[in-house]
Amino acid sequence: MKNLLKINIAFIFVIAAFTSCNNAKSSNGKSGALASNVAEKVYVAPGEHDEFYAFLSGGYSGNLTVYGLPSGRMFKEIPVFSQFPTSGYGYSEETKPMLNTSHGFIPWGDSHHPDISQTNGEIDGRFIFINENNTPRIAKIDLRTFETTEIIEVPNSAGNHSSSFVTENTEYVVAGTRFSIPIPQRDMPIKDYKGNFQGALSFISVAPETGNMDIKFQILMPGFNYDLSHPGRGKSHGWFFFTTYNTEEASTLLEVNASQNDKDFIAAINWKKIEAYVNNGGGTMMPANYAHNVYDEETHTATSTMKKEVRVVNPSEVPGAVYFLPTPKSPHGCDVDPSGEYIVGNGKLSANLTVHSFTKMLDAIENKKFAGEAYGIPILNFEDVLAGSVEQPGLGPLHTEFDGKGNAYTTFFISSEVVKWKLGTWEVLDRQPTFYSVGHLTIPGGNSSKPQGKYMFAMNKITKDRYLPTGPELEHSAQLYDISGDKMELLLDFPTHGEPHYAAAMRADLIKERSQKIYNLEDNKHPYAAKTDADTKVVRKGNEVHIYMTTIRSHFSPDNIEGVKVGDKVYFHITNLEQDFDVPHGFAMIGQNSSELLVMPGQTKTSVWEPKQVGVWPFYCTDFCSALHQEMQGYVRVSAVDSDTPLKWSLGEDIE
Ligand code: RUQ
Ligand code: CUA
Repeated sequence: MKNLLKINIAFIFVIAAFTSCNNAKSSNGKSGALASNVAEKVYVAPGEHDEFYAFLSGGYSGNLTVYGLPSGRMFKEIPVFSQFPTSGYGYSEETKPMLNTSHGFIPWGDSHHPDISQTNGEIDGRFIFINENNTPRIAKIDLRTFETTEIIEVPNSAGNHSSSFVTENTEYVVAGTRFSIPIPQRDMPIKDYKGNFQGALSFISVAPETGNMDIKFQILMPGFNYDLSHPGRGKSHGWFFFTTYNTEEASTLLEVNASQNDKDFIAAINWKKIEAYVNNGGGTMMPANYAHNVYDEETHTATSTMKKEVRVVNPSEVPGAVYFLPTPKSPHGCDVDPSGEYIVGNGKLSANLTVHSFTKMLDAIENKKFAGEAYGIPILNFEDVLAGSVEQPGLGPLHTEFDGKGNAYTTFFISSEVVKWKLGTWEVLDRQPTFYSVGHLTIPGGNSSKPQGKYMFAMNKITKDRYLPTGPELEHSAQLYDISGDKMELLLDFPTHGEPHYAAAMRADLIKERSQKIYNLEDNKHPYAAKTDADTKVVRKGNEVHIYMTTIRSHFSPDNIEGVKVGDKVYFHITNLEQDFDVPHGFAMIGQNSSELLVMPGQTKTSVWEPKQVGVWPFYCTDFCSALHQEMQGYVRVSAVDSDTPLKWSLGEDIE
């Protein structure tokens, strides 16, 4: 044990040496000096639009942020797994169910890897999916409205990290567990991990028309850590690849104990084969408890349903469906090139970058060239599946993307750089420093058969001196590179929000065309909607008071309400009657224990207020909607519990 610790400490010193020398080199701010025409390349004139959308995961913000490229301007933060007071997401009665789980209401999440839906291997801009790591969930965002419309919890999973990547026709969005756990969960000693814990890889089907998600099956794998994954495409469509680490199955001091094996594995899963098995009734329905939350665009309301079982499959039930490809040293990223032939395993502690060949893999399987097995799963020979390796490209490889022109780009965390290399010859073509310690990188369409390789951006873990200091906490920075030429050219730094792990990006046109401007008031099926001023009313049901309220420039209807009592639960159901693009109204009530609401044209949202004090209390519109926005206000008279003030409401006249 002592020796292990020593080795580990030595390794940390190596890392520290590299990190600090790199920072020293660049902290004078000059090593990022740029050619003079660079500004033009990122300049988007006022009123003009960016060429690309970029969707950056928010990491521990739980959300997804939307940027334009090449400008690096941030357009929106889409709330996904975290409550968002700016719009009322997760606070309004309609959206609270979106954050329901088997552990109850969870106000926060850790989002990592967004992926855009695909048709025939090309990104189609319909949906974007993103995973929640901590309380395993997968969310779907509709790119017509940029709203989170579905969240499904993933049972039997813990640290949902090798997620959420889609197959080439969005047949599945795939979610793999990082931590193995007892399945089903039970009370057992942690030291009995080895051989007893398991890792679930979940295949969540996506209905072709509606996009509705459903867990089709889970494969119960050995108790390794499943780190990242990518779909096969083209010739390898039908397969999915997952990197693993901790094939040692250690449960303590993993930084040492999970770095013992010379090689871990990439797990290759023939999901088509398992799908066929399941379609014929294969697998076992296992009791489970997980939430499926769906937002209905017509009622503007989410519902949460608890699901009670899930189909599980053991690899041994489907011979020939699962194989292990030995891959050096705790691989992190698992990336498949646009042709589907090459599978890159980014071994974090490996000197070389390993690339496997899909064709060779099939060959080795066919000829049964196995080096052994792990828990009954055949292990292929490293040499038999190796396409090639990039020799000593850098230190600490994490992720690889492709430009569609035969080149790959890999990030190196320790040596803090992006390295461009050639598929097939494995030669290094270029390297550019990142500032500092890059994690993921993104090329628009990078995870598809047709990357749109004009730009690449690196998402860095350490910011230090890149921006004006903002106290101890700095936003992470991203760096945009022009990759249209032979050499990568640094164009721009831009700040990000939360911790962007991965990002998905694509050309703007498809999304722009389909973007929705308003919600049709006629289609509003919210049970508490008031579609005209004539529908507005106030209804008491015991101690619940329901206010059917409308907004239009520049008043609330009603704007005076009396007869509310201390201890009541007051529901403001607010329908925005506007039918113009970009005219939301806000709603805020004094002393409210939640957030404001931002109600889009044609939409209905509900906020609950529980008045605790007698008085006349104002509410107002929070969004500057017209020249008379400051006039957009109203009062609620709150009387004592035992008062007999009658329930009355009005607009434009005094309450008699
Ligand atoms: S992981 S770099 Cu989710 Cu690589 Cu963040
Ligand atoms: Cu409505 Cu301000």
